[in-house]
Amino acid sequence: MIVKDPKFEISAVSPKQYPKNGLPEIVLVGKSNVGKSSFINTMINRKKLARTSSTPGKTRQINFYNIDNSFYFVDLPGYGFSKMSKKEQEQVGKFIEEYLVSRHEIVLIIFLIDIRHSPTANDKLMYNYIISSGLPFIILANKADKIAITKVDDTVKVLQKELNPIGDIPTFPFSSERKIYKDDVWKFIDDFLNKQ
Ligand SMILES: Nc1nc2c(ncn2[C@@H]2O[C@H](COP(=O)(O)OP(=O)(O)OP(=O)(O)O)[C@@H](O)[C@H]2O)c(=O)[nH]1
Ligand SMILES: [Mg+2]
Repeated sequence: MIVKDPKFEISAVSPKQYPKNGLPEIVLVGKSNVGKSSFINTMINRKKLARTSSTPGKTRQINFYNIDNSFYFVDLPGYGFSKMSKKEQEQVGKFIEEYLVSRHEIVLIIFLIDIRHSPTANDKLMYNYIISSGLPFIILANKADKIAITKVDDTVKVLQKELNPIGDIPTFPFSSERKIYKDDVWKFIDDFLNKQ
């Protein structure tokens, strides 16, 4: 897809603020700091449309990015950021759950994990939650630039096996630094949206 005019639309903290135009939503899920907001910027070739930070816990609300009026990328806060106050963690958890449970517009979940580490306990909880939701999803092993390029494919296979031993969930490497992986993910998204 060639994205022409992506727009930030709204930061929502409650369902009544979600967009009402019925466009399909592709949602980014993963632990704090794994690169969800950066993923959106990379895919749409914008440096700063989605706010990113080297400090975990940057995204605290549900941000909707309208991609050429054809779908939304929905950027969720990350989980597992222990420096957030307990109250804030609970509130963020509530935003995430409320959105994932109630939002019929979700067509695809993009689940990001860090290519350098085994999935965390929270990643496994989230994986099981997504499976039980029955929503289509893909796994991205992000920050692939942090390991040798020759090790990427094998590492992705190992991580996929750990989360998804049956091997039925499409799993790709990704990197917002090393942009070579972007085309395969766009191809998946384009094909996926065309089948809707
Ligand atoms: N090396 C490398 N760094 C990355 C990559 N993607 C994101 N980062 C960096 O990781 C940090 C966190 O990125 P964000 O995109 O803000 O992460 P997030 O998942 O949105 O984090 P929260 O909003 O806290 O949930 C930033 O310093 C990014 O520059 C990547 O592919 N490679
Ligand atoms: Mg973010």
